[in-house]
Amino acid sequence: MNIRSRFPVWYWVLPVILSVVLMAGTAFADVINGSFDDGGTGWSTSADPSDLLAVTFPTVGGDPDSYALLSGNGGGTARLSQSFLCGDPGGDTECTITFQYKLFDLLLSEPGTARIAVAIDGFQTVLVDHSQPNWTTATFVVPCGQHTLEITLVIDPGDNSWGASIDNVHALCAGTVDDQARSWGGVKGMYR
Ligand SMILES: [Ca+2]
Repeated sequence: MNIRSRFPVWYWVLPVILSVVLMAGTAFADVINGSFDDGGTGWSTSADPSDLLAVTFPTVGGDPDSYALLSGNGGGTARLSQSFLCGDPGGDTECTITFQYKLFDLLLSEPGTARIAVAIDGFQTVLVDHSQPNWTTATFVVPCGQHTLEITLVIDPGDNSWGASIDNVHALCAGTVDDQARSWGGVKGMYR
């Protein structure tokens, strides 16, 4: 028997539907404990010389409640710093870093001098070099990504007793980078 049977073969290719859910959300990581509600958690501190200057975290007197107090009774520096991720690096985005500060003379009988210096990734600028007793907001705009913020009270030598209060530190990535923010040449230019 010569049976010639042709069995058409149908290849049913079943469509495979791949549902790919991309978790492509922007990283909105913020500064850790920028309200200082958890004291010094997330922050690094230094004081030089340590017998004259200090960084403490009082629970009353901030805006509101807890805050960071950099203070000293003589020449030296007291520093508060944190490294954080402000969104994903690259792209047309900008990271806005803000915080509130005060700078006040604790020994008004002595006309000493002090200032608050701010450094972002090592680029330093003087934020304020005179008494600023009311809460004031500082704003810096840099490209998104990893950054290190350093806030330093610098007291000049002499009978100088100064304090700097810091509260509500935030870093948020959003928006579009303008030409000014792309330039690393001038941190001063980024201060608004
Ligand atoms: Ca607070």
